[in-house]
Amino acid sequence: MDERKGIFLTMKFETSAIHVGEDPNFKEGGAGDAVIPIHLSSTFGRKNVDVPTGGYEYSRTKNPTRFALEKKLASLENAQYALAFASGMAAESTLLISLLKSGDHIIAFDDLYGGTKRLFNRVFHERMNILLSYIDVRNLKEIENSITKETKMIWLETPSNPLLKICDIAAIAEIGRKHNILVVVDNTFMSPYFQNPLNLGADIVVHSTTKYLNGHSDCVGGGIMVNDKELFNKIRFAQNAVGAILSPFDSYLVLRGIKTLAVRMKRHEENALKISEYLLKHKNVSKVIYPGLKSHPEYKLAEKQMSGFGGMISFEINSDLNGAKQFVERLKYFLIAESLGGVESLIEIPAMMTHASILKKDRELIGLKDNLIRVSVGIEHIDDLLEDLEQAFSTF
Ligand code: P1T
Repeated sequence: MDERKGIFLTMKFETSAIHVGEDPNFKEGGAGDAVIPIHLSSTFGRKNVDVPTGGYEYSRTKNPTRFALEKKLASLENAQYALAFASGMAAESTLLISLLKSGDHIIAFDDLYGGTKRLFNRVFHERMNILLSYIDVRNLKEIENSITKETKMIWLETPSNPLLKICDIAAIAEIGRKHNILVVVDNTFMSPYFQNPLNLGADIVVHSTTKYLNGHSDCVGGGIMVNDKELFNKIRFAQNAVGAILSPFDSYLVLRGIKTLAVRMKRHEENALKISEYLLKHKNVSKVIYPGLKSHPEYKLAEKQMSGFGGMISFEINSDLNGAKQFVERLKYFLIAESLGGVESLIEIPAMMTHASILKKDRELIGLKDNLIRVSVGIEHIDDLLEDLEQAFSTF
């Protein structure tokens, strides 16, 4: 059996999140660690020239702490293989480098994290001639109509960032299979606890582990999960060749964060549902977007393909950009910051922050307005969060 295969696939999610990758090492000289050590060695010695004695040769190629994380990441997405990278963007870049060449075409969701669009447009399109079509992938006909003989990849985020639009992974995977096109899902917003795209037929899952997987806003990282061995070998080759790997210490932090993913996700969701209901009733709010609200246009699909609704909410304040700024600046517990998925609540204005790299006219085309506020609901006590929102609205 390939050593990167998830070996504990029969375990329940919470159990594998804790145990996979944590080998206590009872071999002679081993300490019986309950937690995988941080292996800082950049290189590994061998007793003779032909074979690396412990299976490791150089840390960029393979490192014991990162390898433990890769096993854990694979098990969470029910994947055969996983690879860990220095950031979500490093994972995305390595993926494109490993699978595409000049002239290839990507069909991408028109609502994506701003940094992903910047990477696609400014690096892969402008400098490497990768062709791009941004479309509303909720419309399956539009996908079919956009396919050319150069199309090699369909790139999805669902729910998307920041408008939380939801597309049908299984149906799009079916289109991908029919036309021999790889379907990639960035599963950062749901985390593997609430959604498993490979189970729905996607070929590749991408994560910014910076977010829910690490969960404590103290490490930037990324991951890729796949089932196909040939795909894995191509991406692993590029991981080593390009070298955008996650460090041993950061690998340890993500390993540690994952152990509490299930309990954190439940609380993120519980708080987000209460906050979205509060916002829905508020006179200073003109629109609330949360997949767990029946008013969400893809609520039925969300119920079908996700096992929970997550901790991200976007809403339009009944005001302009200045009003949005004033509101977020009055909050005490919600930190004004980019990123998401940490235990603490974060709030931001996408037009000024995470999606500022997208032209205003392009933002408007997809419905991203200046008065949109995005919230990453943390796991603080709900009463404190609601009280904070109320005091910020009351001075409005
Ligand atoms: O920041 P990094 O780890 O490189 O991950 C990039 C990334 C990829 N995919 C999605 C869906 C993301 O949301 C991100 C990063 N997003 C933010 C920093 C943000 O505030 O939305």
